[in-house]
Amino acid sequence: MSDTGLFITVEGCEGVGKSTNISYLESLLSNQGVDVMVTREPGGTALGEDIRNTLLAVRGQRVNPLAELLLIFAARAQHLSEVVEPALASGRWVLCDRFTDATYAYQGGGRGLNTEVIAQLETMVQGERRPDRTILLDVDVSVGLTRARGRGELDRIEQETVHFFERVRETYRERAACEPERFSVIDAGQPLEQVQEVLMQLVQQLLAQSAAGTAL
Ligand code: T5A
Repeated sequence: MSDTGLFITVEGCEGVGKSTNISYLESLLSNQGVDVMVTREPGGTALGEDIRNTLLAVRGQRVNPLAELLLIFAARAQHLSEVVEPALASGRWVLCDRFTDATYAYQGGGRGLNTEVIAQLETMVQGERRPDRTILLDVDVSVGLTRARGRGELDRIEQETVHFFERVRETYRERAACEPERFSVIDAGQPLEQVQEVLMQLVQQLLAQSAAGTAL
């Protein structure tokens, strides 16, 4: 087993099943004796959760896309230094509900911000830190939105148009196609039991690779 933990991120559009499947992954890994922590972005720290609440609040006021981007990276800087890096350094695995792929997808694809600006902030805030593995739960936008909207009130980002989320999904898929060794794309339109069967196989593979000390 390697002496630093694995950094695993879970991504996808609204309502794809990230929270549900992160809980499942956490229990699978814990049952295998892995010391794993679950966290999320934006959030994961007191400051980050304040920023999250600010970002998702519905105020009837347009939020400047660059202000949104900078707030997300401010939360990420705090999250990395306070939570993620110490956990990985101590050998814990970190399961993170969204990370910078979400920024490329939502602020880049969805809002149309320049990808170069996002890449510069990524380097500034993260240095060389990138996820070891990213699980992309992918489903038709309308299916995910129906699931998410079934829960009641919508936050500011959930109120975006279907076209916005189509661009988000497309950006995620493009990124996964560009980095197939990092991304595991799972069809989240399948029944939950089938999604979790795929996750179980993925966990077995990660454990075997980690134990062998081979690249992920
Ligand atoms: N954001 C975030 C940015 O814009 N930029 C960034 O850089 C970052 C990091 C965060 C928001 O911030 C934005 C994106 C987001 O809008 P969030 O809570 O992380 O918000 O994201 P949400 O997508 O809003 O999370 P949700 O809680 O809505 O969705 P989940 O977690 O994907 O879905 P989950 O697990 O709650 O499941 C939804 C429902 O579907 C069912 C579940 O039981 C549940 O009822 N379900 C299934 N049903 C049938 N078949 C399956 N396979 C199912 N899987 C789940």
